Amino acid sequence: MGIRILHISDIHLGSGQNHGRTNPLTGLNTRVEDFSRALQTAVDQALNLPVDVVLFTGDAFPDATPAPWIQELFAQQFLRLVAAQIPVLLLVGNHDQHTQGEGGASLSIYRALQVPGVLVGESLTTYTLETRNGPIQIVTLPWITRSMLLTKPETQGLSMNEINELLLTRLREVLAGEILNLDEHIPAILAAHVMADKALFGAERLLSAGKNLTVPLSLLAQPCFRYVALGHVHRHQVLCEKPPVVYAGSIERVDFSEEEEQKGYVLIDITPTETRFEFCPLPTRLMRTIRVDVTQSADPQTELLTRIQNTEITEGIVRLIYRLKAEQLPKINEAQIRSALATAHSYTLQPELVNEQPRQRVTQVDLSQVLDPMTVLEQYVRENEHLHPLKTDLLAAAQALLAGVEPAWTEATPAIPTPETAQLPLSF
Ligand SMILES: [Mn+2]
Repeated sequence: MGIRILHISDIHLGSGQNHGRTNPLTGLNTRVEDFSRALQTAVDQALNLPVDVVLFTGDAFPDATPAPWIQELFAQQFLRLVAAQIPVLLLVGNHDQHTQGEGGASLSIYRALQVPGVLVGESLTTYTLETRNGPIQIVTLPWITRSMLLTKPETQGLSMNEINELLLTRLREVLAGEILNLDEHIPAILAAHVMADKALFGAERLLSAGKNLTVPLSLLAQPCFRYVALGHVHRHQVLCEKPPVVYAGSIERVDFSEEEEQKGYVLIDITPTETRFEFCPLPTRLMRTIRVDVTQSADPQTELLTRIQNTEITEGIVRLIYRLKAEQLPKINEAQIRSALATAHSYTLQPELVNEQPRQRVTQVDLSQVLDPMTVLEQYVRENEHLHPLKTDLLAAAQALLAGVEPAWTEATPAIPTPETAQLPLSF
């Protein structure tokens, strides 16, 4: 006997519509239908098992003011849970908030309507839910904004880093207060929409570095919690086993940075003696990048067509990125490439013309300073925008190297992105 939970996150219903087209049968964008179907499949599962609670850990839509028809598709699925008397938590993520102001803009309608069995998690607090299989305590930690925990005068004159430090101190205190008030005879879980500091992802981390608050894993993985349900990072991952600290991940691929990721939700069983959890994949639409460099090819057209033929693209969302020289352009038959891609659901062609002329040097280093490697490095970082977020780390590491000390890189230190990956869209 135990409590069974379905943990789903980052639904982002309505995003990626540029990759879809209008379904003539429904009049709806096919990408919205994909996301909606994934959500429906998860809700079907919640009803069939059935589960005792559904935790949604934030980011319902791409922004806080979704179109009414998108709102409706979302509501239809959650109301099926309400009808089956399965309690639901809707936690507020960053995409659910207005950039100005407080509260969960796109989810507050559920609070206003007082939909029975639906909790809107828009502050750091604790709820005790009655389920078919007994009570459970849920500590809710929505996306943290400055105004949630700090007043204006407290942050006056502070740098971004100092404000984040202060936010973490305050968060630690408030969370400790919630934990102190937990009933130790009732299982407790934490539901949080945060960037945790051990999370793995690509260029996104870098883009948000410094701007947003990163919460240390130790603050989340507290032994009083039987499970920590995380939202925000789209790649499903388990950050800690005891207690389980888990990003459910997004339910569909929001953009090409997620093309290799499996999507789904997490099922959790909390028994008196243990917590078991399992990732359950959802069917998703294929997304595929075909990247070809034909600059050295005598027959670039055939090379492109061969690559397309050797790639699984049926009903997928495809982008063909190919590098070629200007003089190769007459050898490319674009209509033929388009027809080779016709079995895809949608596709884009992204030719990259390689400039044959020698690159102009733009670096302006004063020759009198050239002997100082730190100056040169600093100059280099300044002129390469994609390295800006790493500036402090890079300079510190270089300084350490020069001083003959092992630099303090950790496994969490992100890889240096190429300018290309640094331009990936930020999709959390
Ligand atoms: Mn988010």
